[in-house]
Formats: sequence, C-alpha cells, structure tokens
Amino acid sequence: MADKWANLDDAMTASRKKTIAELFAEDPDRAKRFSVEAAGWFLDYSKNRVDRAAMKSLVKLAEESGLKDEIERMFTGEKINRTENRAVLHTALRNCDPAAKVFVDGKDVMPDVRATLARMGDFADRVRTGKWRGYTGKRIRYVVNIGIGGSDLGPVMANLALTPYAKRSLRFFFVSNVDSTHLAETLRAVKPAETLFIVASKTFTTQETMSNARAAREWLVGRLPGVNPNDVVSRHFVAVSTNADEVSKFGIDTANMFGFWDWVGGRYSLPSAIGLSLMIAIGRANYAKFLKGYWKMDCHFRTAKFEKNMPVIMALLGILYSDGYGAETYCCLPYDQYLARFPAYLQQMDMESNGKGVDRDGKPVSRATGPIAWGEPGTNGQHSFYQLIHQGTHLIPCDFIGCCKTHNPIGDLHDKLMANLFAQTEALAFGKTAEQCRAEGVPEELVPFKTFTGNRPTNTLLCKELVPETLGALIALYEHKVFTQGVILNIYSFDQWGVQLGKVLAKGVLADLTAEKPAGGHDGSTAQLIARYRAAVGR
Ligand code: G6Q
Repeated sequence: MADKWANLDDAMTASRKKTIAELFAEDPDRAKRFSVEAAGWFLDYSKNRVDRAAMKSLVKLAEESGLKDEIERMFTGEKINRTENRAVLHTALRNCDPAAKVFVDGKDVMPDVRATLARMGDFADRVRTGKWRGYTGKRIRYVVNIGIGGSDLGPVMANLALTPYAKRSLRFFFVSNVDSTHLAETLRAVKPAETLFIVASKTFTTQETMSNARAAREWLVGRLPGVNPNDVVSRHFVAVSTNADEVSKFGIDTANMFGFWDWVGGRYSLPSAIGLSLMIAIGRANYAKFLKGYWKMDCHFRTAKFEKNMPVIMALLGILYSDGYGAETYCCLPYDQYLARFPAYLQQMDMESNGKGVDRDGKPVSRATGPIAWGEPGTNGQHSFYQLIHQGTHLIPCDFIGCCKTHNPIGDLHDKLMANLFAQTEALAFGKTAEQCRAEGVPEELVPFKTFTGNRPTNTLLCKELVPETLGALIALYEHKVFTQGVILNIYSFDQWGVQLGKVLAKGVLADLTAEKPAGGHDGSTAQLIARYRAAVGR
C-alpha cells in the first residue's frame, strides 16, 4: 500500500510553487472557490498556500487515513478511546434529533442524556426565578462553579461568550486554581446566604476541586452559625459528577447531583451537565439553541464531502503547515471581546488531545503531532505579538474569528474592529514589497525594515452575530478539526496520560513539605526547593 503521507508531499510540491499573491492573481474566483459555509459560519481559507491540486492531495490524505470510518465510529459509540476503553460521545450530548438512539455496550444513552438536560432545565429555572433559595430564604444572587480543566475552561469561556444572554441579576464566578487566592478573592465578592456553589468534577476526586470545595463548605458553614451544616450544604451546594458515592460523602444529596458519563471526556464536557452554570446564566431555551449549534456542525462534519467539510479543511491546512512546513504553533485571534477566553479553551482542547508522542500502536511517532495553540483577542494582539507574525522568522498560521454584528453598537467602534481584522489578513497574505516602500518614498536604509514578505497564511471565520447557536457551532468546529488531525496523525486524541505523573509526584512532595521528618528520595534540585520552602515557612 502506498504511504498516505506521499499525499502531503504532493500537497507541499503544489503549495511551494506559488505565493498567495500569485495564486490570487491567476484565479479571479479564488476567494469564492476557497470558502465554505456551515452552521452559521463562513470560512474563507483562500489566503492559504494552497491551490486546487494541493487541496486535492490533502483530501486524499484524509481519505487514506480512514477518516470517514473513524467519524462513524465516534458518532456510533465505538470505544475509540482505546487506552481508557471508552466510547467518545460528546456528540450524543447535543444530538437534537428526538428519535435518535446512540448505543454504548448495547444501551441507548439518549434517554439519560435527555433526562439530565430536563433536570438541569428545571433546576436552572428554579434558581433563575427565585424558587430555589438559600438556607435563610434569600434568593441566589451568586453562582460559584468550582472545577478545573475540562470542568472549568468550557464554562468560563461560554459564560463570557454568552454574556448578552445572561441574567444580569445573577453573578457568576469560577474557582479552579488550588492557589487559595483564587477562592479567597471569590469569597470576598459573594454573600454566603445568597451563594450557590456548583462543585463540577467528573471524578469528584480532583485535588484542586475537592480542596476548594471543602474550603468553601467550611467558609459557608462558618458564616451561617447555629445552622445544621447538612442543611447549609443541601441548599447551597450542588454537584456535577459521574461519582455518586463521592458526592454523597461530601454531603451533597444526590438528588442535587447532575450526572454525566465516562464516554464524555473532560475537555469535551461543556455540553454535558458541566454546562449547568451556563444554563443557569442564559436559561434553558438559549442553552437548547447553544446545543443546536453544536449539532448543526456535528451533522455537517458527519455528512459533508471532505472538500466542502469545514472542520476537515481546517484540519488539513493545519497538517500542511505543521507537518509540511514545520510550523510549531498556530494562533487563534477572536475579534470579539466575548470570545476572549476562547483561545485558552482551545489550548486544552487541542493540546491535551493531540499533544502525544506515541502512535496508536504505542510506537514513537515519526511526525510532529498536535501544534501549540495560542492567541488573544485580536486588536490587543496587534499591539503586542503581531510583529512576530508579520515579520518574524516563524511561520504562524492564524485563525481570525469575527462577527459581523456586535451586541454593543457604540459609534463606529465595530466597523473599526472588523476593519482591523480584514486588514490584518490582507497584510499577512500580500505583504509589502521593497518597490512599494520605495514608491512611497521610504528612505533606502529603512526599506528592509518596512518590507513585509507576505505569503503568511490565515483562515477567516465569520458569523453574522455571536449567538448561542454560533458559539456551539464554533466549538464543535474546532473539536472536529482536532479529531480529524488525531486520525490523520494516527494518535489517540481522547486520553491524557501526560497529566498523570506530575499529579502523582505532587502527593509525595506535599507529604515532604508538611511532614515533621520528610521522607526525601528526591533529586538534588527538588530536595533543595523543598528544604528552602520548609525553612521559609518555619518547618
Ligand atoms: C480533560 C481532562 C481534565 C479534567 C480535569 C478535571 O479532558 O480530563 O482537564 O477535566 O482534570 O477533572 P474532574 O472533572 O474529574 O475534576
């Protein structure tokens, strides 16, 4: 069988032939030809180093990687997360087809998915309408989500993104870090009798989350004196978890627990009960629209031909740059303040999924795996790191994300914002030649500094407006892009063994930080750091 990667070599041969500017010059229809639409998003990928031949070769790479079958395996509940022996069914969480059945181990998971959503909806309604009250009878005004990683980044990102839909009389906080400052500053901002804590943890054993949750419980019980602690906990704490035993042990009535399942990976769990804080913020109707957006993109990904398939196209372009051109990173640049946390969310989704060093046979990979994802809201980045993207020596493909309408029209600010977005992609693609500089009268000694090479690739993603549906679709777009790259790279995208070692070592280190007589056994550097810390805190 021919090596599928020969297709990437072919794509590279085509890609190197012409610059982006030359490609535009030879094809007046290029912009149209290299654009696709799906689930409320328009992707213009014409400012990439590809022609039709290159795209054809890249699509062949996807085909010869067995992508079509892999997509079906994921959607139909096969245990494609082999190292954890789990199905990967975040798509079932937002399957809006009322007749859909999705089986895991012979059991249809959809009735449980729908039942949980209905329970979340009831609970969200009660909090929003004031039917659910704190122990003293006061309305809930503050909601604090305690969780980390996949139980934090999604809720944080989406709550900010959908602020225009949020009930403004409720305030939302997210505590993730085991740094006590995070909890302490949050508790300073809330009133105990009016606060609902959502302890969001799939396992309910995560050190950071459980430490913060216990501290929050202690704080609350201490501030409502004379009250039976169990009553305080039952009115002010709910749980989102798969672990009913641990939830009970914590003192939360499992009637106030919202479940999910082992086939939902942490970083893919936002559309599960992990989205409870979001549902409370925006209400069940908007939450349903949010899920619908995901679903629309899911359906597009599952059914569209690869050459018209938005997640597949983005994945293939990413492979071209990382494995073809050796680009180590890509940049995500939302030109919408509400999407300020989207790059951070994407970082976990992409890097925890595809930051792997062995293939599906457990052999060291021979190609670069997942790229480094980073980014900031657009115009802020322009005044910071864009210099390197325009004129530096690294190739940084960029995804520009913009919304045609703003929720907050003030004068011409939105026109200016969008003008900046479009202009950046133009500058990156076409640059500025030495001749153009000279024609503008740039002094000869400054010409090298004022020249822009151009030929720097970008994708532009545009939607009409950032509404719940378009946010859901955007998240699903990147999820499926990451999935596609994992399939092509032949790695497992849904485990995360790389986070284990540090977690385990931290337990031994903690024991040595606190013990009267540390057990030791560390390397010289770690032992020195432990000793220094102990001395500083007087142990
Ligand atoms: C994500 C990871 C990880 C996880 C956190 C929190 O895919 O699994 O980020 O979400 O470690 O785990 P818990 O939800 O179990 O507390």
